[in-house]
Amino acid sequence: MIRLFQTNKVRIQQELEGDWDFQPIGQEDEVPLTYTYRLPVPGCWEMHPQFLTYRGKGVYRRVIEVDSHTAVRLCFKGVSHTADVYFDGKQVGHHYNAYTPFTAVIPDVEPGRHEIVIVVDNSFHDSSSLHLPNDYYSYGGLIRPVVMEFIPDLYIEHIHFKPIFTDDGWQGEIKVALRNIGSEEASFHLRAELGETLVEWEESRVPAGHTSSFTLLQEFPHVREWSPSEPHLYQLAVQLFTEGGFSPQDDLIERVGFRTVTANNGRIQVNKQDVVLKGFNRHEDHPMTGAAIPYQLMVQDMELILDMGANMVRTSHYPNDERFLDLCDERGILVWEENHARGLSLQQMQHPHFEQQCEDCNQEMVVNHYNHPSIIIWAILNECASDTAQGREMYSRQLKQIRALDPSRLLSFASHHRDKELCFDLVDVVSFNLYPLWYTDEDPAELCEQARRWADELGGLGKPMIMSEFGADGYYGFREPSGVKGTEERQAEIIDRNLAAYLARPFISGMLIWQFSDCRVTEGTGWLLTRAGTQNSKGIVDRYRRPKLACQVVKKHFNS
Ligand code: ADA
Repeated sequence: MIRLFQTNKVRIQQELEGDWDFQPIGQEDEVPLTYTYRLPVPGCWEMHPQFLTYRGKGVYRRVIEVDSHTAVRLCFKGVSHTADVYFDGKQVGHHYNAYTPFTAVIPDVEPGRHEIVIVVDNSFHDSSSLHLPNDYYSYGGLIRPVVMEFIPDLYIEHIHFKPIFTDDGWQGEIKVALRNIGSEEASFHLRAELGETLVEWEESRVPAGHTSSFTLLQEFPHVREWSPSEPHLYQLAVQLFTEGGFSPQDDLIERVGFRTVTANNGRIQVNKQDVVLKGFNRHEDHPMTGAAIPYQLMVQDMELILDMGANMVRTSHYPNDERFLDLCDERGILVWEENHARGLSLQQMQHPHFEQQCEDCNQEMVVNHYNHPSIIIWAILNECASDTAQGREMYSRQLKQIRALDPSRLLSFASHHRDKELCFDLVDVVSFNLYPLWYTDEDPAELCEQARRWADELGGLGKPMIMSEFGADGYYGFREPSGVKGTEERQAEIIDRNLAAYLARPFISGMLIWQFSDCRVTEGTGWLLTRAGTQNSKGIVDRYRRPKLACQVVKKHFNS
């Protein structure tokens, strides 16, 4: 399953799911001659008994059939974490970062059988600035769907839809990016359909070898708003006709919603109504599937999240699978989506590839997830060096990059620097990761009042504030009347006191529990050794989604 809706009716698409040939090659560079294993795609190799903790390169291979001369576009929704893509032995793509999609286009493919080979690497190699030993697990493999598409020389690369509310009602900005991989300039016209509205663009041209965007502003008088309680969605179908043609050569269907997001009077508004964000930080992790969570288990997470009364998920600490974002759109769950980075020191941010790898991740996150009405906040660089002058420059550059790509959403980052924070003036929403009663003995009520004062003094005056992380370890099944740290009882009590404090304070616009479910972490040394069982155990449900005592506490507060 690629998405929760059909994205094409004209363009032929085939999901390359199922078994692929697989061979581990350690740190070798040679593509293997023989393949010993078969692994499912999507999937993580850690689910195979031979590769439970394998870190290195693994090669996936699959043969595909093409009926007639065409161009092929391969879409990889997520490869963890470095991919080199070969088509009939020739390299056609390279990508770093497990959590963002990328494509490889192969023009002029002849009819017949062709071989796709992907060299995947999940080792913490020198060129990797974001995938490091960390408080989550960098799995190996083709962890999200792979799709093969047959495209004409001029094709639709993406569509961006921006809802705009005016005194006269709803409008929408439709921007279509077209790519011409042919050797001649191409003339075309476009037609878009949304609900009862049909719009056409003037005939235009894209030069050979170029990607060009075509934008149109359209009124949508009779549409229904998207909101958390009534998440109305519309299909936006765009068709491409080449000069003089009556049947479409290509198409792309997106799913969009009409809603606004603002930050005024120290609060966050969706459709001009103040919202209090109540939810979870969630890692894409499951003991049976690793990061390759299948749809049924995504739905299970969603049902648990809704059952506890939450209205927001933070995609800590990386962009999520599009199918989960589709589910959030459908169920009315608001999303804080963030780029991929957790807890990097200034020295780690000075890695020669850090800025480029972040820029790529930001670009791929925003461009690919632009149309999800559920996403209301873009965020960057969880707990990195925003307390230093050089760190601030990098935060500033990345926030500007995202703002330029999408000025319609709020920006934030989660800080643990307390009174040393230097970047609150750069964002729309100030967010604190603080762990009162767990890492410190502070009282949550006093600490959040103090955090508000820090925010006000450090550039966040008048801005909405979110408690973006708080929580406590709770080892599933460890129950004891003593309620010592690590028991389910103590975790429940800590969550109870945090939520009671935050819900009672109108200056707090959101609270996101660390975390939804326990997650696997990298086996390591140093502070990672404090992660008993090689997992972060602050989940409200355990890795198998079995509820801990804290579950009832969350339910009580979020539904109050
Ligand atoms: C941090 C971090 C999380 C997690 C958490 C914890 O705030 O952002 O990824 O590591 O602490 O459990 O300590």
